[in-house]
Amino acid sequence: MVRKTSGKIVIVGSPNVGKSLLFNRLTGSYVTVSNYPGTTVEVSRGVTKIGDTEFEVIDTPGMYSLLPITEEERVARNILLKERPDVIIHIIDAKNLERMLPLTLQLIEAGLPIILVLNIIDEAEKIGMKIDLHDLERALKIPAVATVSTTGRGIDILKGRIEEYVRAKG
Ligand SMILES: Nc1nc2c(ncn2[C@@H]2O[C@H](COP(=O)(O)OP(=O)(O)OP(=O)(O)O)[C@@H](O)[C@H]2O)c(=O)[nH]1
Ligand SMILES: [Mg+2]
Repeated sequence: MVRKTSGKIVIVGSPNVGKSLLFNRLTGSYVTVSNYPGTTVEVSRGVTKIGDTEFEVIDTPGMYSLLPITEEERVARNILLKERPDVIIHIIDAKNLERMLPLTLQLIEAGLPIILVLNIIDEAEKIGMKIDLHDLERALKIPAVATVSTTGRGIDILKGRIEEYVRAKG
């Protein structure tokens, strides 16, 4: 079944940070999995409704950098640059914030529409990390949201930020 969507959200991030769990939290049924054209890399596409807007959501293979080395990274980069998403969710492991921010900066420098998601915030808190989201937002000049994809914590806040972001872009 073809469903009409009026926006597109792409989820990117390093391997094993919770991209697919976040994808599953946002989308429900209507998920399709297919090989990215010309490759053996699988890409999942689903649909989510935020406010009055239906978005196509795309889960990408893990990437460390916008300069691709692996086929997976090349696919993730192509999706970012060719599919013209309205919102790109850069999801990171909050425990490894400093190691993960360089890709955020690359994405911002490339002029892409980024919302930063600090996932696995439960484990970050457990080891005593305190992350000031407002400071981070001010420094990076992009929205930042903390989530726990395994439980769903923060997902409604993320949806609200996506709605605001798209509305502000007009
Ligand atoms: N504690 C905790 N674990 C999480 C959270 N999000 C994801 N995980 C765990 O992290 C692992 C990876 O989750 P995935 O959703 O498969 O991550 P991914 O980014 O899609 O991984 P790749 O597709 O292999 O790059 C799983 O074991 C999850 O249970 C979270 O918020 N908190
Ligand atoms: Mg995955």
